[in-house]
Amino acid sequence: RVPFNAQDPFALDAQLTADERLIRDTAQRYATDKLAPRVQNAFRHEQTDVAIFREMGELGLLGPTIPEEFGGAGLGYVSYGLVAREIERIDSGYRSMMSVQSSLVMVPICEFGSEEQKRKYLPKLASGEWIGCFGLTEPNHGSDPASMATRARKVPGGFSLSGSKMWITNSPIADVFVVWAKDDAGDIRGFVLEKGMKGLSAPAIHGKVGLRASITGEIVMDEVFVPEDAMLPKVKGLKGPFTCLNSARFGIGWGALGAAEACYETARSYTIDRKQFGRPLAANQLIQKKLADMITEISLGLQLCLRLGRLKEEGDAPVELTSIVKRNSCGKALDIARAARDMLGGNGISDEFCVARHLVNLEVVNTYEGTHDIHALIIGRAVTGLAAFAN
Ligand code: TGC
Ligand code: FAD
Repeated sequence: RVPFNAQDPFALDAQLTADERLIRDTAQRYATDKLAPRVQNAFRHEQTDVAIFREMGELGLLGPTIPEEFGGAGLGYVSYGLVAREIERIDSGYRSMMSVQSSLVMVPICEFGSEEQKRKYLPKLASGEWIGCFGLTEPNHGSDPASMATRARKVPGGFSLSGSKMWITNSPIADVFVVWAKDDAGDIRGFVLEKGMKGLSAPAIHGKVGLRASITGEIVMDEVFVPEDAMLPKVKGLKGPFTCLNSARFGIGWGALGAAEACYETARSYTIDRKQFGRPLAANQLIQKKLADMITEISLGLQLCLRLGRLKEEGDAPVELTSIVKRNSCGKALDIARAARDMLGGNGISDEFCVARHLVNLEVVNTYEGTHDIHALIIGRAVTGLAAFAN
């Protein structure tokens, strides 16, 4: 009979194209050789290595879906997902750095920017020479960005931006800030700000218990003047930020399962090696059930991600499918990380093993880009026709 493959039971690999396998292998080699050796120290000491952006850029891992003429790799969504999975297998913080740059900064400039904005920003973001961040969330408006308080007042020659953004990945090290603000008519518009503009600052937020390898900060804007051509001309309303989120949430769907796979593999090998009561832990039914649940959820989740990737590539995916995938992957990955942590006993608490780090990282991943429950409400609205979060 055909042997069972505990690493890839449903032969996901065989469902990929040669190009997809190539970028997956490139990301996997980079993650194993260059990210894995740094992660323990980075997480312990809350250190973000900015060199990572250039390294990823050199390998074509930043903005893989952006057209080649703007410095991207011109690949499909599945390739982007595969990169996210390999990077997050090491740490969600590294995937966060990559996906903010790729989906939340490069996508809006590519989709909604002028020709000049694309030519100015995209190649340098793709190479990692410039680092980007995305400011939507505010101290008083997280799940409900439509209520944002940041304003872009029309002034002679441009706009004056005032307000503050909270919990912004990459902001303290960013060169380029994609910021969402309401104009005088109350419409949400996107603006591209640059480090050094008068009135713009980005203090770091310290003391995070998860995602410590990825720096997070605020964006404070005190009457920051931007010229008219700093506005993204081709989009108005929440469709702007949500279009970026569709892409980033899809990547998180793959990425969270990469973290789950790392936890599963660690728990599997640990419980096969470790003996209690004179036999391997993995010989016990309770342990085997946990491993069986893990590989089942990972396999189901990955097939779902692949299906959504193909639908997105065909241009035919309702946005609610992304909510199903993001919510499912994060929730299941969290369950798997928790179970793995338990199966390693006391060692599960040590940062010598990856499981506790993945667990606290995944708590963040479950919250950002739309919380677990907000995605339930998006799905709930689609299946009932009733919006539970409407005023
Ligand atoms: P709603 O009435 O649903 O929609 C308003 C307008 O937006 C359009 N739209 C979308 N467009 C494209 N893609 C989507 N997914 C879209 N969803 C909605 C919609 O068609 C409408 O357009 P129009 O032209 O008719 O005006 O808006 P709402 O205010 O009722 O939405 C509620 C809700 C809960 C769905 C939404 O606010 C939401 O998703 N909240 C969660 C907020 C969130 O995800 N924030 C993420 C911040 S960024 C981040 O976390 C980055 S972490 C990065 C990292 O480190 O990896
Ligand atoms: P709230 O919206 O206050 O939600 C609190 C709780 O209430 C949640 O459980 C939520 O599900 C629940 N809730 C809210 N509304 C409802 C409702 N109607 N019904 C039922 N329950 C509800 N944002 C950016 O813009 N850019 C970034 O780069 C970025 N990076 C981040 C990095 C980190 C490390 C973190 C922690 C966050 C980041 N965020 C970023 C912000 C993130 O998107 C928000 O934290 C998230 O959207 C939730 O918003 P909130 O924290 O204000 O929580």
